[in-house]
This record gives sequence, structure tokens and C-alpha cells, in this order.
Amino acid sequence: MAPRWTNDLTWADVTPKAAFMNRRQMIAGATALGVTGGPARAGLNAVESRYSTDADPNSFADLTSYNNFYEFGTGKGDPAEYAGQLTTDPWAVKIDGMVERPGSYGLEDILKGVTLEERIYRLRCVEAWSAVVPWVGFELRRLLDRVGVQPSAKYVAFETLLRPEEMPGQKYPVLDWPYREGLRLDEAMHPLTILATGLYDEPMPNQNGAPIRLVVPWKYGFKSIKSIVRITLTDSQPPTAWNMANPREYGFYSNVNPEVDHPRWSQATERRIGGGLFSARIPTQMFNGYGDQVAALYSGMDLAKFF
Ligand SMILES: Nc1nc2c(c(=O)[nH]1)N[C@H]1C(S)=C(S)[C@@H](COP(=O)(O)O)O[C@H]1N2
Ligand SMILES: [Mo]
Repeated sequence: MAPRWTNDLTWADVTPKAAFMNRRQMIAGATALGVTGGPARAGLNAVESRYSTDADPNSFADLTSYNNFYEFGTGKGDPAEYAGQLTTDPWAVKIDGMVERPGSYGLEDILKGVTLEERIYRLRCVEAWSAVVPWVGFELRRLLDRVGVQPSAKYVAFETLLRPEEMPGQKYPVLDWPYREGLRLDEAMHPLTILATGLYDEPMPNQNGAPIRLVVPWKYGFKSIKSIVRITLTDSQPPTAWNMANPREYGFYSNVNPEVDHPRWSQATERRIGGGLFSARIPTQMFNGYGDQVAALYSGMDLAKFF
């Protein structure tokens, strides 16, 4: 594999705890290798997080072969097939709008002094499939605090790279490119909301949104925008790609909710990827199981209306 931007970084502030695999996998791996130490490979040195689920993560192979990344095509295998051509180094994120220190921030700069954490999160796609993903990343609020959010800001807007030469799906008007997403400021500042730069102990694979993507685990997967090049603080609710494409089917909030069906299918259950075609469906949880942490953000709101 060609050297990637992450190889140049030193994580001086990080206390390595070898948290790339969950304990069961680490123990199983160590037993198989006949060693008792941590994993032999040097990785991203992410630290464990109390926000991780102890559910079994999907395999790296599953997570990198079944994807939604419409910039590379609408088929689940298209991102794995075509995202390799995406240039992710150099990479910069423009941070603008209602911030104290707007600018174009290089990825190295964004990651300087940042403690990378492993966050094992459930991911629930609006299409009713799901996965358990060991992301590596950091809390979005750390970055927002560094650039200084102005008191007038109420929302955060995100944009994916627009580069049809490398993203063949952008030649088709499936969505109004670039892919756009947004969060209310309090959602963006929530400790569960992360910017992820890795998967297992690897730099983020292109098909998963290299080199930096959002992960908001209590919302449908399409809110977790990939390959981000712009973050804008605003005082009005930003337009978002799927909501613009079909406002009846895809709301701005898009909190996982088994009680509010998609107009064309039930959201009560889901199918975990990697289990084969005949795997049993499992019940979908309110807020994807993160209700204890996030339900208060929506107190007093009619979740069928603000879907
Ligand atoms: N830019 C961009 N981000 C995107 C998408 C996309 O098509 N383009 N698909 C979304 C959807 S629908 C899902 S379910 C998740 C899938 O993430 P994964 O492929 O890493 O599992 O990415 C989201 N982020
Ligand atoms: Mo999705």
C-alpha cells in the first residue's frame, strides 16, 4: 500500500491502549498467535472509548465491500470498485461562516494534537440494513471549539468533495452534487458525534469516506457524510442532499425511529450486513440504541413531524 498522509503523523499526545480490536478479537488473535501482548501491527494508536458498544463489529471485508457512496455509483459494490482512484492527499477542509477563525485547514493541521479514539458504533441505514463499525476518530466539538463558533451560529453544514473526474457517479444527476448534510449545533456538539479518519486500525478506506467523514450514530446513515471538504456554521437550517431530492421521504433530522416508517417500507426492523441473505431481521432501536444519550436533544418535539 502506498504511504498515506497518516503515516507522517506522530501521535505524541496519545496514550496507546491498542484499542483497534474489541477485547474478544484481541484475545482470540493473541491466542492464535501464541502471544499475550497487544496486536503486532502498528496502527493508528487509537484509545478506547466508553462510548463504544460491545456488539460484535462487522469484518473489515464486509465494511469495505458493501457501501453507499453515490459519487461512485448506486450499487453497493461500486464504491469498492471505483473509489480507489480518489486522490485524498493533499486534503483540506474549508471551515467558514459564523466562526472566529475561518480558513482552509489541511488535514495534518486538523489532526495536530488530536487524540484519536476507537468508537465502535452501530450504523443504521435508512434502507433498513445495519452494521457495527469500529471507527477511529475524534469528537467534532473539539474541532468546532478550535475554530471558535460564534454565538449567532445555530447549524453546521457539511459538503463532500465535488470532483467528477475522480467521482464518476457525479456525472449523473442522482443527487444535486455536491452531497450536502447538516446538523443542528447542539447535535454537532454532542460527544457521540465524531469525525472519523480510520476504520479498524487502518486509515479510512476510500469507499468509507476517506480521508475524513462524519459519523452520527443515532441518525440514519445518510447523515454521516463522507469525504468532507467544507464545514460551514450558519444561523439557518442548511439544505441537505437527500432532503432536497425527496423531502417526503428524507427529513432534516432523520433520527433512527422504528415507529416512523419510510413511505415505502417499514423501519421497525433491520438486517445486519455480513450475515447472509437468510439472516434473521433484528428490531430497530429508537435513536439506534443511543436514546439515553440523545433523547433530551428532542424533548418536546413531535418526532413524526420533525422526522
Ligand atoms: N458523500 C456521501 N456520503 C455518504 C453517502 C453518499 O452517497 N455520499 N451515503 C450515506 C449513506 S446512505 C450511508 S448508509 C453511509 C454508509 O457508510 P459506509 O459505506 O461507510 O457504511 O454513508 C453515508 N454518507
Ligand atoms: Mo444509508
